[in-house]
Amino acid sequence: MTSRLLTIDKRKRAPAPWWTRAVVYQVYARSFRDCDGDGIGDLRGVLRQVDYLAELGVDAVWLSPVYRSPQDDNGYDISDYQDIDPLFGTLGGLDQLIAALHERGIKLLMDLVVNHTSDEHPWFAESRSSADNPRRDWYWWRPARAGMEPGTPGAEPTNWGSLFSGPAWQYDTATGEYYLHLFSGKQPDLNWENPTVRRAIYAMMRWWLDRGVDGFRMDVINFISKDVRADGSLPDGPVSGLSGPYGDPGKGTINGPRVHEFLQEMHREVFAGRRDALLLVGETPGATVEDGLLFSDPRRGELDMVFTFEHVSLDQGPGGKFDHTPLDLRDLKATLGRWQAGLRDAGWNALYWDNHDQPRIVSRFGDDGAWRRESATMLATILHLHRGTPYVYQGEELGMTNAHFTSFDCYRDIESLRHVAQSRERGSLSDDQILAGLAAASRDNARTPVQWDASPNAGFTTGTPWIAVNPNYRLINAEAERADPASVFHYYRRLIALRHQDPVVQLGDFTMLLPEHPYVYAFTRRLDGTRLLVLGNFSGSDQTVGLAGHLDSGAELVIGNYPEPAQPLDGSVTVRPWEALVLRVTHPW
Ligand code: TEU
Repeated sequence: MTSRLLTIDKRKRAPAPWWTRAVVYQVYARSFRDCDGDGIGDLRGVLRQVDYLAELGVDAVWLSPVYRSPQDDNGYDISDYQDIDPLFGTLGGLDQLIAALHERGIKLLMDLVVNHTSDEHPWFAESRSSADNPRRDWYWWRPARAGMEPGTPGAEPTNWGSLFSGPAWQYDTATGEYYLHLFSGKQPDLNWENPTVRRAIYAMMRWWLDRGVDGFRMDVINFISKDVRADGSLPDGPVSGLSGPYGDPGKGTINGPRVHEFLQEMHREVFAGRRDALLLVGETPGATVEDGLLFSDPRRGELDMVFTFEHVSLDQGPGGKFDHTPLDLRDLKATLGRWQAGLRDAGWNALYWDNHDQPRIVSRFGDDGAWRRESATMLATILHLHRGTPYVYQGEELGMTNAHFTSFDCYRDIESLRHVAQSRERGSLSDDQILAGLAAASRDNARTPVQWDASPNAGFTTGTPWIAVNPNYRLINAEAERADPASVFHYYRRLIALRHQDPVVQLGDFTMLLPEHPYVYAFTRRLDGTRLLVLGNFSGSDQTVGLAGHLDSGAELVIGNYPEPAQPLDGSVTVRPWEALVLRVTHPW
């Protein structure tokens, strides 16, 4: 008890970092807004919308990769870290965007993809050119498995499967060896064991900070250390049947033995002395709460916060990502509650429902039909009232829905297309089953163009969009929502303003209530003598919950998504379909 009080006291004394009061907005430029009519969003399109972002009230923008890239994985395959792809614009255009955002008090975070490069990066071109090239060791080159004929099935150096289907090793005839690619064959993994590689990456990062960017979102940053043995070999992974004949690369590649050492070195080399105003957020699939704490404890000098994947994996069946199964709300509460508790005294949570890899939350955990507005705003309330920094993915603030594509030719995403090819090859699923899996989980659900207005192509482009616009744009679009005070957009504005203003939202302790209730998400946040009670109904019917002791009379409404909020009565409250409610109770504890 004593040590707990001391921790709280310390937290009060030290000024909390700016990002405890902040909300970050993710821009996936390709789908944001197109200004040159080629059907692909661009930097001028982002520049055109800076006042929209200021109106929403966000504090920082995370820009998905706009670097030079062959676009095999929509820019997560970078061939030049220090230039902009002509698809999106120019370096000068990025400078203009940074200046326009800064004028409005909005920071810009670049996406940092340094687990791998494109195979068209000059580093890789050199590396693959000969076995004795000085850059050979910049990537993971390995000979065929002992006793096997190079290039034949099963001869790969380890049994690892790629996250995008098929083997994680590509045979290269030029030198008769294989290179490692945890993602596509056009995304070779960099060898972080080599200090020259690390120095080159740190120099590139300093160059961006000198240019005026305010931090980085670090792509799969916990994949950078591989579990390499002294003799240079890498371990096979367990075969589960999920990935066909391939083994799970996780144990040998995720949260590897040197990951914390590398991040601490990066901090010293890149951020030391200028870190306070920056934001460093790591994407860490497969990280546990314990890992999350190590990455984000400020005393360790690594990252400010990490994106966990546990809560976005709860609706996956035994068949993996495309084997969709309905969410059990109790699992979501247990998972998010565990992260809140684990990072209570040190570390910090990055809070998100949506990003460019995830299906849209209103279609996933809400009801994108009759209760779209209510469920989108309820989900937003629950997320934004947790302790951590909320991230809003473009279109989430409009309550944009999944794509609801019904044919294979609508899909563009490499992960989805590879999954289709692999499933058909194995013949284990019918086309209808494959389509159902994609409809629920494909990354393309998040990648349909942002719906700006009711004009053709939702005002996204005057050309032909690279991926179909969701036909519901005539009803769901920014222009209509900005004009409607009861819209999802205006509700997000209120939630963002609330985080800016309310110290309890920023720093209050988190306590989960009703962990076993199957439909109601309930928790409190508490700071000094003030407590917030947060309730969300994850169902389309009324739910009555008893909360004696938490529903003192005199509770004041902070925010709610029904015009007339539910009224507590005798220690209980009935919340209506998808209703969200935040009450403030001030008490002299
Ligand atoms: O994603 C990493 C990742 O592991 C997954 O979220 C991935 O998107 C996939 O859905 C796994 O099933 C990051 C980026 O966010 C993603 O867009 C890139 O494709 C990937 O890394 C490679 O850079």
